[in-house]
Amino acid sequence: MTPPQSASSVSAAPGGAALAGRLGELARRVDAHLPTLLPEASQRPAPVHEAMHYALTGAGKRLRPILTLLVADLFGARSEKVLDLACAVEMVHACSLVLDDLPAMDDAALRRGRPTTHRVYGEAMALLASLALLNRAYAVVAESATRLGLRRYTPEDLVHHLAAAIGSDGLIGGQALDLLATPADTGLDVLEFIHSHKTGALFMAAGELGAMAADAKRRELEMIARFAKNLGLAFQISDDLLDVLGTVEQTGKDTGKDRGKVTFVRLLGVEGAQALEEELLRFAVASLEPLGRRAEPLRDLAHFVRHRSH
Ligand code: GRG
Repeated sequence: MTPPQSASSVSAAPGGAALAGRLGELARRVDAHLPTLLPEASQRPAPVHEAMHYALTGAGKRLRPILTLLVADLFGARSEKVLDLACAVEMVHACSLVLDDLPAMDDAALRRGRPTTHRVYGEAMALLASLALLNRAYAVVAESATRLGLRRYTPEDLVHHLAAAIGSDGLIGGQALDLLATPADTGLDVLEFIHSHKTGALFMAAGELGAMAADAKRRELEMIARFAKNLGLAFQISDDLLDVLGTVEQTGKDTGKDRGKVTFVRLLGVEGAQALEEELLRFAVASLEPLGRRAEPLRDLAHFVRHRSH
């Protein structure tokens, strides 16, 4: 099977070549840095460490750490410490994918163009590796926030922000409601609630951590949060659309997995879901207006989501 494209290979979208360059460069920085933040795969207990590397370094798009890096850059922070922070966000994402793929959840066979972590390492090791990634993410955030020595935010602020995004009021809560949702009791408002938690919360945290890492003002932080929240929800809608319209080769995961589930496409149809995605991306981009041309890379990211094929 053809491996899924990485962010560096997107070119189908109008203006995609320029976008591919910038996103691709950041994705490669993240890719190179991720394994350096983990214990060696051969270190005891090797199955856990191998599974951590496997889950973290598969061919993902790295959109969440890219968002952290772009936001930090926008407010003037570009150091290695910010890259650590961005990679911690990707660790949380990888943790959530491993859990999401487990038989007790989506029971997925394929992720990022290859067998899911539990299919390779078994459920017990996958579960432990995923928790170890989450644990490592918190440690990396605490360490990098301390080393950043920020004026407006304490390391605790950054750790709390991430913890809140993941908790029962964030990803975990959204995932729980998603698993419990039935077509009979799930309208558009409930579905929006589910996905602004399950998916949107980590996009928000990614953007906010980037802003905090650059000591951005509270007002700027709120602006970024609004952008990232709408971007995240739009991204989820594009994920629902790809489940119906995309191929296994494009997405690197089983398509049609959402059949029987409540999704934006099920509630609104393909065209309705596309229209809502566009509207959310318009909201996202509108919240950047006060930042002027400086926010162009974030507009490019919204453009990528709009036109993504993987
Ligand atoms: C404890 C972190 C944690 C989570 C527990 C399992 C769970 C709660 C939440 C699941 C969250 C989840 C997997 C949401 C789906 C979001 C989504 C659209 C994922 C696909 O993201 P892409 O396309 O994937 O960015 P790549 O492979 O490119 O990184």
